[in-house]
Amino acid sequence: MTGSDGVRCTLMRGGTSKGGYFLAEDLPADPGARDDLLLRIMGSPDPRQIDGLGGAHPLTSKVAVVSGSADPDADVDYLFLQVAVDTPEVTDRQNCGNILAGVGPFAVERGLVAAGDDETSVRIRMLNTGERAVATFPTPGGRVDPTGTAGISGVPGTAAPVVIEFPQGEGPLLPTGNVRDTIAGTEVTCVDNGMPVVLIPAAALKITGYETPGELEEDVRLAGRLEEIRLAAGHLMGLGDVEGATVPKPTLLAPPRHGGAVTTRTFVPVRCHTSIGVLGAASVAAGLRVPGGVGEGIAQLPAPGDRVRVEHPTGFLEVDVHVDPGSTVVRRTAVVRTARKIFDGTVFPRSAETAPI
Ligand code: NQM
Repeated sequence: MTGSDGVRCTLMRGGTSKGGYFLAEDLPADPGARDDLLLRIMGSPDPRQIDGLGGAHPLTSKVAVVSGSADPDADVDYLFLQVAVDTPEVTDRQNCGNILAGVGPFAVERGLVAAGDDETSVRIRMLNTGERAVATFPTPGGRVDPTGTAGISGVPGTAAPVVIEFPQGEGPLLPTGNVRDTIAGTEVTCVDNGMPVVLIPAAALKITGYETPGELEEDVRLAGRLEEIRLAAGHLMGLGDVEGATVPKPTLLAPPRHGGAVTTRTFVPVRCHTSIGVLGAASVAAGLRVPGGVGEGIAQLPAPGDRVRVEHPTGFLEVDVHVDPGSTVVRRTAVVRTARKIFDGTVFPRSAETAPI
């Protein structure tokens, strides 16, 4: 493909992330060729992504690849790809629940799923993890209507709600088999309710947990400690060598300050999240519900059955998580997000012949 060949693309905000949504049939089937093309579309590697669609932050350098599903229990397949900003890397090693919020509306608009008269539910198989989600959103008159009254922290204004439900996952909630592990001298809880996360009391790393993402990103000592813990946690969680990988996500915990259950600062994993990932929050909420984790004594949990409000740098994310009492079995997880189509058209990748500067 040359620089003059365009590719059909829909740019969408999904939750607090933004990315390019593609039909799988519009991208090369070969993963190497696909990733090379996506790097040139997003403008990577370049810290400013000046020559592509990317927004110079991991949260705005994302891609959804969507197709009809061959699985009778799913309507569509969704593959999430994280396109690195300043390195020439594309990874499918993590899922993304924010970009997931746009998959249902995209599937309707691109003709993969027929819209219902009032609302539409799309059954999504998430290829990164093999897990499932059902997204339900309004389709008045059989059309996607992104306008509505649902607000989510980190996004100005309101929009139509996209309710996302995750059935019981198949993998273990505590991938190390322990409710607490001591890693590099720090007690942590490793948890995976859709996203591998390492829960770390902020105080154990000698910070308050209320710092801004910018302040935390400037803390070189903290970055070193987090990476040391993350690399060791990767092995313990069965993820193997996670050097250069985007999982697991270290999440710092501190007591809530705004009526929620806990304050969080999540690293993705180098930049500090300006809010929190959807599945990351699902993992935090489930991890807090398991007795004996490092969140005990920090979090203020609501009654069983009530939503867990996870505070983050720009507000909160509420997670409806049902963990069987006294166990590590998560029966169901649900969140409300919003999503919006920003443009639909033809994107022109940087030419393959142009070497990145
Ligand atoms: O955890 C960022 C995001 C995410 C992932 C990240 C996400 C999730 O906010 O489900 O949404 O953790 O890299 O988009």
